Amino acid sequence: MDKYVVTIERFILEQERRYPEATGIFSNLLYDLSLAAKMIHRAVNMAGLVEILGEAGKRNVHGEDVMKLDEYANEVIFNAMDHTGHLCVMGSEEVEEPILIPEKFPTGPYVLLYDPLDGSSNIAANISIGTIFSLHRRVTVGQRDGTMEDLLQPGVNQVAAGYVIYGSSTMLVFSAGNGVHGFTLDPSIGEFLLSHPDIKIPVPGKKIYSVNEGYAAKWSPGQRALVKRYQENGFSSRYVGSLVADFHRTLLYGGVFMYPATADAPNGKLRLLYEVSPMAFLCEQAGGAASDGTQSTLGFQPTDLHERVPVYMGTPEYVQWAKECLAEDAVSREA
Ligand code: P6P
Repeated sequence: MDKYVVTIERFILEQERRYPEATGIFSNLLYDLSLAAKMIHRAVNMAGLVEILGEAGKRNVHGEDVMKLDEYANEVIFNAMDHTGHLCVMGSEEVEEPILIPEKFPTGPYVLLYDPLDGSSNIAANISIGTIFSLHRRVTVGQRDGTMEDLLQPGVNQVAAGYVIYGSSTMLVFSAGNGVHGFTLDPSIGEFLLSHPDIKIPVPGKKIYSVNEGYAAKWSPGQRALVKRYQENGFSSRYVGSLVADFHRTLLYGGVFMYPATADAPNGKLRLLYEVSPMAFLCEQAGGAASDGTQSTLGFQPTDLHERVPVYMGTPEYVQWAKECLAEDAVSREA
């Protein structure tokens, strides 16, 4: 066996020894999530074989209903997590209402929010997509089931967050509040192995700005001024259109990822609870900054399970430029 093979399980156990307050529950939850990730990895990698496996929404040669990948991913995560006895309620991008734990299973002190397969519209083009998750402690007491109140917590309350990126390799990146760590799946042994310990956003990092410039005509003057400032300072533009891919590059290379407000979408597109909050948690754990253009998104008190928020994440200096440029919008609105 290779000398320094650290599996995700071994890493979490070592972390728990270092942080006695961490209970074994968290290691169980992360193990269950990593199992779901392996199953989604397999399905995503087979997605190109539509001819053989059949097309989503239709029956395949075996007479089985072929699920859309994001529906499949949602089912896989629910089935991996619903019986653990560690959760009291779940929230999914794919499900309008809170997901209660089936009566036949016990509930526990944690809350899981997740986007089972973000960017799934890109799968047909073989572009990297991902699963995003966010873990809170329940805040309600005295009843079996968790409630919307347990789900609608600010990002600062997260006990852990992470994502899985299904790309040239499948990586699980997470933080439990003690740094950000990346594990790469070795499909030959079916294990996530520690490959990126203690990830820090490089400073100054690469000069990359990442935004969908197709919406430029609908940006505020401040947003337009911000992109112009990046361009005048020698930045390159990179935009995949898959949050996990754009965020992962920003985490490892530096730069800034933006999904700003537009005239048509004043709150942007990305969801606060299971997209922005987990990514913002990771970003700040890695020494980066995450804001809605004015303040850290981790302090926002959600009022709806699927609410959206504009977001700027990455190298702190470059995120600060957003604050400076967008402040001009506020000034001109008041004028
Ligand atoms: P646009 C994918 O559909 C997604 O939800 C995120 O993964 C991605 O960052 C964003 O939408 C891309 O949106 O409007 O640029 O196509």
